[in-house]
Amino acid sequence: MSYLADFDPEIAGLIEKERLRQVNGLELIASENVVSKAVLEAMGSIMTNKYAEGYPGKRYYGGCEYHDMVENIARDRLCTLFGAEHANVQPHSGSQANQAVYFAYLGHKDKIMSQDLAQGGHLSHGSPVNITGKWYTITHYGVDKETEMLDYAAIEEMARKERPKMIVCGASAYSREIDFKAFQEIADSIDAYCMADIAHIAGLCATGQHQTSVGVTNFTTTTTHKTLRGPRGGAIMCNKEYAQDIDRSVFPGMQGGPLMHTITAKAVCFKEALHPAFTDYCRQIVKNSQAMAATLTEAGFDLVSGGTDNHLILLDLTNMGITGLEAENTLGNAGITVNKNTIPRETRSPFVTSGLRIGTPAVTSRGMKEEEMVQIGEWIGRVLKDITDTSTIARVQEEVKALASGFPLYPEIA
Ligand code: DSN
Repeated sequence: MSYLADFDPEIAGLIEKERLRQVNGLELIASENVVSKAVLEAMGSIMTNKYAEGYPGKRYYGGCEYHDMVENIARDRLCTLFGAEHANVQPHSGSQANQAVYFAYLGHKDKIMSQDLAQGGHLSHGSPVNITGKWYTITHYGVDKETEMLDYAAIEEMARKERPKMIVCGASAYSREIDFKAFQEIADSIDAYCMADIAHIAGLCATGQHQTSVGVTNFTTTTTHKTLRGPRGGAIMCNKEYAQDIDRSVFPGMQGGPLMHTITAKAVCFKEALHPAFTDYCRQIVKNSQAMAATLTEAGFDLVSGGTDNHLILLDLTNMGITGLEAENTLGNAGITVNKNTIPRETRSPFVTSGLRIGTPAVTSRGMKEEEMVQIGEWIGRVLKDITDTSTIARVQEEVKALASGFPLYPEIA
C-alpha cells in the first residue's frame, strides 16, 4: 500500500483503520467472508485496465487474448466445481445475475413466485422497492407459522393457484436446508421455470454440505463473495440449452464491459474452492454454526426454526425484550459485527427489526472452530442480557480483541 499511502494518505489511513477493525473484531455477518492474498492480488491487478465487451473469442475490443484465457479458465473451473454444463462469470453482482435470468425468460409483468424478503428472501427476488418488484408481477411464499421452515405442500398449492412463469428459490436469512428438487418439480408441474439463488450457500453446495441446485433447477445464480470466499461478484450456471439466452441477457442485455480484474479473481477463487481443504472449510462452517446455535439456545435465545443446517442462525429477540437494531449496535460496541434482520411474523420496520442474523463463514476462514464459537456465543449472551451494562460491553470488547487478533485475517489454502 506504499504508493497509496504516498499519494492519498487520507484514503490509505481509512483502509488501515478498516484493516484493524477486521483484524481485531469478529465478523459474523452471514453474507461476508475474508479473501486470500491470492484473490486480493488478482483483484488489485492490471487486469482492471482492459475493456473486454463480449465473450472469449468474440470481443468488441482488440488486445483481449489473455483476458479470453482468464475468462475461459474461470468458466471452466466454475463448471468443474459445480458439475455445471455452462457458466457465465460476468455478472457484476448476484442481483445482476438474477436480473439477467429474469430478463432472458420473462416479459414485463410476467409473474415470479419467490420467498418473501421479510421471511428470509432477497431484495432482488421481487421486493416492491426493487426494480424486480416494479417490473414483474410478484407473489411471495413464506415459511410455515409453526415450524418456521418452508412448507413444500403449501408452496405447491400456491404455485397451482398463482401460475407464475418462474419460481425463485434461495434465501438470505433462512437457516434450513432448501429442497431444490422439490422446487423444480413444483415448477415443472405448472410449466414454469425454476431459478435457485444459492448466493449464501454456494460454498456449501459446491462441497456437498448442502444439496446442490446445479443440474436440478433450470438456472442457478450465485455471488462469489459469500461462502465461496472470492471477490465481490456474481455468476450464473445452467444447462447448455439455456446458455445462449443467458449469455445474451448478461451482455449486451444487462451489462457492458465485464470487470476483468474481478473475473480474474473469480478464477483464483474457483481454484481455491476446488482444493480439498475448501471442503474441510465448508464442513467446519456448518459445525461452527451448529456449535454457536447450541450455545445461544442454552443462553436462552429463541432461534427461528429452532436451529440451523447451514452457515447462519436467525435469532428472534422478542423474548429478550430488545430490537435487532439495539442488538446490532450493542454487539458492534463489543467488536462483534452482526446485522439486524426481520423474522417471520415481523412487527417492526426493517430498520429496527425483532431479529438478528449471525453467520460463521468469516470466522471459520480465520481458523476458528467449535471452541471459539462457544466462547463467542457466551459473549453474545452476556452482552445482550443487559445492553445498558457498559462495563460488560467494554470487558467483552477487550476479550474479543484478544481472541480475534490471534487468528490470521487471510485464509490460506494448503
Ligand atoms: N444483502 C446480502 C445479505 O446480506 O444477505 C445478500 O445480497
